[in-house]
Amino acid sequence: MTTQLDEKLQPIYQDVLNRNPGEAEFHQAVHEVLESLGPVLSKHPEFADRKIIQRLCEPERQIIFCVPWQDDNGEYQINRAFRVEFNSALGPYKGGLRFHPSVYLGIVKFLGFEQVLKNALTGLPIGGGKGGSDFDPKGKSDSEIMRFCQSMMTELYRYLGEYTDVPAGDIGVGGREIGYLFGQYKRITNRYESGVFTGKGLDWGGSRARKEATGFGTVYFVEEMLKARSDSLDGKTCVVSGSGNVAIYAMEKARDFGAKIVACSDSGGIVVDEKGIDLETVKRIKEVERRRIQAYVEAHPHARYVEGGNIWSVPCQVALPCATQNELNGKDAARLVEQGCIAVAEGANMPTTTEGIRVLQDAGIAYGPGKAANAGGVATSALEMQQNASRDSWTFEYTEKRLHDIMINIHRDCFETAEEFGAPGNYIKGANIHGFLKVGRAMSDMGLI
Ligand code: NDP
Ligand code: 2IT
Repeated sequence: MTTQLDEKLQPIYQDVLNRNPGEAEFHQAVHEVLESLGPVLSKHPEFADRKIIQRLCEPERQIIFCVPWQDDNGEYQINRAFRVEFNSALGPYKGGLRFHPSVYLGIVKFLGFEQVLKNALTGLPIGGGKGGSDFDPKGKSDSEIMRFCQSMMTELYRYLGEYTDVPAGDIGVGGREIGYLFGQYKRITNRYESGVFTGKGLDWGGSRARKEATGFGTVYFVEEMLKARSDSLDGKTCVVSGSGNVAIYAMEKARDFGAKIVACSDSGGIVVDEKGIDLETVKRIKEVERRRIQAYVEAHPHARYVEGGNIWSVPCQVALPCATQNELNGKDAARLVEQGCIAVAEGANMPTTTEGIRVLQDAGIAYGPGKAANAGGVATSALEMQQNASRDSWTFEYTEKRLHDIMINIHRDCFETAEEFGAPGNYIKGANIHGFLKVGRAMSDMGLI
């Protein structure tokens, strides 16, 4: 279910559909942004004259290539990889790489499009891009991961550079993969160009607090949303989907703020622990042993594992979708509201369906869209780039404080912009309009390039 677009925006959206057939996730992301932009065009007709929205919907460059590699049995394997360099008005293309069998051009484009506006919201000088491959890391040996990363970089390196395009991690790409990718880039180019990648190891140019940043930032955003309603996370029950990088550190920070996490998940099923999820166990299972979340109940027999369970069936006051796109639909949203949920913030990118968003907003609960709520990850990537550029390394406390300030500012900008454009409390409108105005002004200033 979608709402009507402003009359001037309908032909733009139709054009996006015609030019990008079969890319449902990209259509969804564009539609959600265009729904916010009607009042902006009335206020700023110059953006229409300069076709800023049309230009924003068309990636500046799209690279699709083959990644051949050999598995441990000596068999040849072929995957497809992508890098979509979406928009560079505010800085070099910046955004993660995703390894997941579901990756195709439509997913990379939705992520790249969101990234442009998200990166603008950080207030830091970064444009937007995204990449990835349909490579499935599950069940692969460490050597297979290394060979795949090296083969991918053998093609990708020519498009990267600290002033050009700076990748990082996303689903299926963490510190291990960044290491193999950076190592191959360094070998091929014969340059120790730290600023070409973020999410690096702490011994070789990585930033403290980057690993934690997305999850921590999402929770800082929730705390700000609740503060605006004279409330806080303290004492709230919280459910987090996923148990990867974003989910783990969202759970950690929510716990620090006094919340009790009662459930998390992976693509196999959900774990419910009424005593509160034990994070050290989750970290061991996911970060060290790389096993399924089902293993949680071995260490905590009182907890429940439900194979294929729906995480949103677990009652909570605060819900943090931190797994993947379209994981929370209209029915889930209605159930959350019925069971007393007061806030949803997206650690993942576009985890709530269009219908789900409508249900949450109609119920008047605090809803923080991904491009605002999960911007702490890429913001801290930009802080990593700053440290690399000055050949410096900051403390955890200082870096985390910068992250916290950035999230407070993003919340304030979204909140105030929503009010200014007549939609108080609507963080989607606030985020879309604030991000769009920044990128739009920069594109306008630079002329037709
Ligand atoms: P990880 O690979 O570390 O973790 C992903 C988690 O989500 C895993 O628990 C995974 O389960 C689950 N998951 C992934 N795909 C699906 C699926 N199709 N169905 C059900 N569960 C799924 O990734 P991240 O934590 O880095 O990313 C999570 C989300 O956050 C993504 O939407 C990403 O785009 C977004 N994000 C990430 C940032 C970062 O800095 N890493 C920054 C901003 C946003 P399983 O292991 O079983 O597949
Ligand atoms: O979706 C995202 O913002 C990320 N995966 C992080 C991107 C980055 O460059 O740190």
